Amino acid sequence: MSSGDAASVPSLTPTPEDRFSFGLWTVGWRAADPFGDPTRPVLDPVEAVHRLAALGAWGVTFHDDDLIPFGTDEAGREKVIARFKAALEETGLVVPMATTNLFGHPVFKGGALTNNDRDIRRYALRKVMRNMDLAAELGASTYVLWGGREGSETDAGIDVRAALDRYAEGIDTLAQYSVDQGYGLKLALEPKPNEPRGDILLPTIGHALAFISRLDHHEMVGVNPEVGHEQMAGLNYVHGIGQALWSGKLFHLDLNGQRGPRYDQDLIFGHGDVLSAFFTVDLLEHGGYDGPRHFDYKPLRTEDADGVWASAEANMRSYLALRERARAFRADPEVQEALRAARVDELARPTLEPGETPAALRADRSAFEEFDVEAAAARGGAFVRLSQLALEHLTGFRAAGGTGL
Ligand SMILES: [Mn+2]
Repeated sequence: MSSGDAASVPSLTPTPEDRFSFGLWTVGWRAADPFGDPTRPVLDPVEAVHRLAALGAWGVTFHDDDLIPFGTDEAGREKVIARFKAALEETGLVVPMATTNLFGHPVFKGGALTNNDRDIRRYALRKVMRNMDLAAELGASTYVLWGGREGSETDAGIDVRAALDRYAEGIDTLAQYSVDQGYGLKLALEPKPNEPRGDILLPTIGHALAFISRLDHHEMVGVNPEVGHEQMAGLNYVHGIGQALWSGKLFHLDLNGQRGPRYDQDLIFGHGDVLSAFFTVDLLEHGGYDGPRHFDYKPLRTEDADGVWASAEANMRSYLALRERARAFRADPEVQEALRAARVDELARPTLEPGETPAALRADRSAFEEFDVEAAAARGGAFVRLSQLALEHLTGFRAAGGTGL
């Protein structure tokens, strides 16, 4: 592509076919932080639906309390839901996912599904069920559980094994509820290492996957990994979602930006580790993920309403820009040649021959006794060229045809 050829410049205008979705709590964040008051007024969820639809989004998601303020009476609740439904019908926006606020009210300060207090655990389950009813009514297919308060500040106050027993009991109870009600809702657990608790249970994708494998209803429980949550723990998000895909458990995801291990920044997607964002999009687009591209970010506290909508649009434009760059990377003959030179394709070939037994490998002299270990050790990996080609595509200095600008 030449920079002067406008026709070949891909559009960064999102459409519903791109399947972009946003939490009500993202654009609706009033920007209170632990040190300061809100900088923005309350945003009506109905306005959020209209603005998101106008920007080209496909879906909207919510915690129960984002839509219906905690403590609203039944008549008020019905009114809010009716207005929200009308906005969805007017705009065509869908609700692919919903979740529960089990962290805001002081009753959950010691946890929800794993609170030491049994009556609080029972209340938490009822709060989730109530919003699962609404999620199913609105056509959602995924129900996310982020256990932000499931954890501790002191190891003296928590029996981790008992907490995991209760966590598993809670998730299995909710899965059974989805089955009994015929809701078809799959559950997706969202890992996070810390914040707001000092340490949170199921801190990473790996912990969550191991936990899920122990559930009675493991088949209907997956993960909802967030970019920033893995990066807060110094982990590689691309590897994490790669393992979730490999496990058949990437039910949903939260895209945003983060700059290394620090507090949860919830930056716009691509505004943190942009190389990781490039490889995230590359994996999602070429690795068989067909779920929503959901953004869980916070508009910067410095911004007014215009900045909020600019930031919502920025998430989608970042994704589309990276998607175009990832496609160009994959289509470049020089990249394909570099991938072969790095023997990336060879990893797809099983290490043993079809039907080869451990004993046959044990007897294969070419694999060990006659193997030229020094020659193999001397082979170069050829990863630098590949990595640089990725960077040159990411920065727009190479086109799909493989030529530099
Ligand atoms: Mn976050």
